[in-house]
Amino acid sequence: MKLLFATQNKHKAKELDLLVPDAISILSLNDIGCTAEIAETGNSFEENAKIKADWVRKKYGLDCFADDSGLEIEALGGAPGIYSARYGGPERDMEKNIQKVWDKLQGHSNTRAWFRTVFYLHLEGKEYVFRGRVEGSIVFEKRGENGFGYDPIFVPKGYRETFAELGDTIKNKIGHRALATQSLLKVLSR
Ligand code: ITT
Repeated sequence: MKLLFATQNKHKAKELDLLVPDAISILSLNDIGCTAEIAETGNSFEENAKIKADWVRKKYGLDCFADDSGLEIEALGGAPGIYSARYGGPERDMEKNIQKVWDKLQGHSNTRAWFRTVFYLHLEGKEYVFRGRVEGSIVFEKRGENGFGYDPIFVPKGYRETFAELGDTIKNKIGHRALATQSLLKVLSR
């Protein structure tokens, strides 16, 4: 089975590839030559995931799912949240995004944070929403080479290492995207 993942983020696509069984082949927007920027004008992960999935469904007439995700930090009232990709500016520079997190957290002792993912799926005329969340905390140095985005500064609850240090095996067991994928797979296997 082939399933279109409405993302241009190669890291998300790679994560999904490892999360689904071999019988399911994940195609990303890059694989079908779609480079259009889909405006994420929603006010929540749910709205943005639906916007992306609806846009691709309409343009290509294909079943697909989209992921909107991000980091939420308790002491920052849930920021960066839906602005995770562009928190430090429109250039989507992770160095700037992470620096802004550290700047905003100055003076806060509460470093509690979590990642959230929302998937929106179009399948055979039906629509589904799946969610995943992983709790953890922010550290004030970048540690590790794996993963992407905020992984080098996020330590999941119950561990001492960051997601970027822990690598695929752990992230794909306890991570937000792994949890949403489990729910997606249940529907795909019906
Ligand atoms: P698409 O919209 O094309 O899927 P994107 O990178 O723009 O790709 P989002 O709008 O969902 O995706 O932005 C999510 C941002 O949140 C992403 O760029 C990362 O900075 C961060 N993020 C999401 N999931 C993450 C993860 O598993 N680990 C680390 N950072 C993550």
